[in-house]
Amino acid sequence: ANPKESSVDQATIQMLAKAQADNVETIFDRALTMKPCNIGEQGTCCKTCSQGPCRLPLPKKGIEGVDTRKGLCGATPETIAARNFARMVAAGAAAHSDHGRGVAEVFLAAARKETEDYGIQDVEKLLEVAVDFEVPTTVMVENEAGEKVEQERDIYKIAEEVGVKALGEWGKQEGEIYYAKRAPEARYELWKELDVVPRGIDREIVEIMHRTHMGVDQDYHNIVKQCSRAALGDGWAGSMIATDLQDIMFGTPYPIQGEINLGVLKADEVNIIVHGHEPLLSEMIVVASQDPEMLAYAKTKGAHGITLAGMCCTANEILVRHGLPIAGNYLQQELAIVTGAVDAMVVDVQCIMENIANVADCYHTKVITTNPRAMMESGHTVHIEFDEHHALEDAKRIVKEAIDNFPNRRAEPLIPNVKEKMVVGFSQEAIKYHLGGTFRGSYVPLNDNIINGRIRGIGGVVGCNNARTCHDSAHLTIVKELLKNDVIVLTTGCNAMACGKAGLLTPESAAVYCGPGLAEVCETVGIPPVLHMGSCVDNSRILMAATQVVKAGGLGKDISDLPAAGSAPEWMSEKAISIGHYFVASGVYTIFGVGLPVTGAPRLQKHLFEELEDIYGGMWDLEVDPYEHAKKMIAHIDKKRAALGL
Ligand code: BF8
Ligand code: SF4
Repeated sequence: ANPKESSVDQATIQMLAKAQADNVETIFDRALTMKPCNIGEQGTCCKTCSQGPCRLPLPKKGIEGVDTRKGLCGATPETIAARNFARMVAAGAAAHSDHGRGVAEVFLAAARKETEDYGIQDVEKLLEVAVDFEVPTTVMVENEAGEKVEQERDIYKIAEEVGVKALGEWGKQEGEIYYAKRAPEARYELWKELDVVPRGIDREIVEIMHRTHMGVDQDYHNIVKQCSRAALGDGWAGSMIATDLQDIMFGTPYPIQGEINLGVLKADEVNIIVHGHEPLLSEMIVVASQDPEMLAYAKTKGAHGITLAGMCCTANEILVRHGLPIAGNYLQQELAIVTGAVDAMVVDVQCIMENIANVADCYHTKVITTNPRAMMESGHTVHIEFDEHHALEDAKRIVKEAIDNFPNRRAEPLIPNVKEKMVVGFSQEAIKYHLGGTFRGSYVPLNDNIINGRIRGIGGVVGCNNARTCHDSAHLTIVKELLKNDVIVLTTGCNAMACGKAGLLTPESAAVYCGPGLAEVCETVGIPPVLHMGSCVDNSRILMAATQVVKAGGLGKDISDLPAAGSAPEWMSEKAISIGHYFVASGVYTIFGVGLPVTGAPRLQKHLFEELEDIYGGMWDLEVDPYEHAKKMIAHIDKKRAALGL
């Protein structure tokens, strides 16, 4: 692979060149030698039963007349592509929600004081969440004078009841998830009318798997409807509960400074990278790596200290809460090891490339797996299982393993001298506080700036990197185009990291990249024009921010009325499809780059791209060219402004 064509990020370009000089193969090389299957890419390869795979290529010149393509059983391209799409939603929702389940379990253990390592940090948020779960926060008691007075309940009692109800959301069979009512009333009523309010998180995922089994649901409209129910169960329950309970246990993010890119690694220190998604693990490694005993131990091995940096969404989690540095986003995971400076890469679940074990074999890096759900075959990795009942102890073992590996470095590390400063940690609570003025947090001032036109609209730009496109390039072009047109950007996941590396997460960048209106707002308030809201489960924060904007008034009654648009320019994971679909079902115009596996099924594509707008007010779209992509978002924002009479 040509490093300069593979990425726009200087650290990545340098390390890719080093990988080639060191004879180490990376994903960038394989992306050139292995091309995707064009039928699979269009979504029309069915391997649902063993009579297939049935492959339905589009006729070369497009479809004239009736589309007669079908699989052995008669499945149309629409059925096949809808089933494949639905299974991506199921897998994505499962990944986020299983993460959330783990958080809920630990939360309950913490509430019951079964573990000393986790506790309650954000009481205010606990009390808010308790209201949503219909857990009373006060009791009536009789005072000495025999009068009934209201008294606050013990917070651990409240937490226990919240934990039980939260965990119950996974196995619920009937009724509705509690958080559905958090949405604007009009949205909740619409979901009820359409019969897509999730009953329970797991149930909707299982139902997708059933309905997409051979010979079950054969109406793509109906399959897409179940996608909505399962995806909403992700966005408004699995992911949202993960975010909330993490905030209660580890603290709700507020603006904090951080640093990003491979230049955060230090040649003379023990470098540990935590890579993956679950803060249950990384939070403990943060504590362990700062332990004076560990530091002293590192010094006995000749190191000057311990640097802990994150990669992928776990990085976002520890960044937004502690300001700890980020080594890079998804496509940089192999390249971090190529520096020769990483003494341990600690992984849990999701977005971990199998190839990091092969790259680690070429250097001294120890890959440490920690989660029983995610093991690696290679004999060169170490497994240290992480258990919440002795979390800190496990974390210390992991840190010690890294320190012990420090003397094994094979050559002088080569760390690119590339890093950027950034301001991050814009939870919906923080946005409210910062934009709301001195006395009382509120979204009204934000709405006022949208109404008076200083801010044209809101863009949510999120999602992965994808080795099929130039690393970070589309992310940055789209975000910059939006800023130029006075669209404020909310970001999470690997897009947030791309923006951080490019210097877009600083208040100073407003003057450089924004149109005059947005620049003025950002400069007055002192915020960056791109607000980093966290990891991918924290896309739930974007749903809540949108809800708060609706509730602040003046911009319609529903999320679908807002001058807003969502985008995932370089998506690759199934989680992105689940996220995309819950945004659509929540009323947001959502556009993806790279490609969508529905293009081989024209009627399904029309349903997703056009007909869903009449049903949900939000719909899917696809645009590979980043400039056109941004234009389409802005056009949608303008359409909504016009509808509001702005
Ligand atoms: O959950 S953005 S590549 S790291 S899937 Fe993965 Fe995609 Fe990055 Fe986080 Ni999200
Ligand atoms: Fe082919 Fe139908 Fe089986 Fe799919 S379910 S592999 S289309 S026979």
